[in-house]
Amino acid sequence: MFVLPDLPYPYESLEPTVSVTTMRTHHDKHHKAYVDNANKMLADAGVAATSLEAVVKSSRGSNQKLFNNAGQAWNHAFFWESMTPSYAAPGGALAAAIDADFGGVAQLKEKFVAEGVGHFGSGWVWLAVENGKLTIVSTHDAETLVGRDGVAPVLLCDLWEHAYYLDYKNDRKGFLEKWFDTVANWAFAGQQFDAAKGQGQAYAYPAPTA
Ligand code: MN3
Repeated sequence: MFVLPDLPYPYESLEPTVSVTTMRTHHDKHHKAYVDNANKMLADAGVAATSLEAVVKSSRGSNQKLFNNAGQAWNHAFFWESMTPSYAAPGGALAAAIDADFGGVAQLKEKFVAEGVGHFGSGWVWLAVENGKLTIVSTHDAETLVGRDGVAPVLLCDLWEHAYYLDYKNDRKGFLEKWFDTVANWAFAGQQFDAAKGQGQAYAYPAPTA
């Protein structure tokens, strides 16, 4: 059984960028449903999973329903970690790479927001390391960077309407700009970047309970 990870901060702590109402619905209803569905499908199939990452990789292209739920369970857990109530600008090796690969945080923001705004329908916008360089990509629906060869996720924002509609209505751009400027977790992103470069451990979803 996979657990629904607790938020790494209080529900109300991302206000006013993300309201407590959005966080409660998003975590306790949406994310919980993906975890519950994945657990049920695995139980019905008699599968004892070793990790959520393994479930994502093995279901990709072969079991779309399981992939959708496992991918969404993973992406949401990574998304909660990608936010913080204690905003601090990028530092360390990540900051140097942002300068080298984008020309600075302002240019990165412009590309990140444009990718998210230009993404049609539901999905995710990612900062990632690909072939040693930072890049911005978006994925559709439950698609995830987990299991993609040569690509490591660094920071993630949810583009599904349930992530912002209560607070921003249809203004996805407004949500992304405020998100980037006020709650993006650059300390977490820095850890993921370092892990992609061989320093420390990348984020992993909590191991399943017996
Ligand atoms: Mn969501």
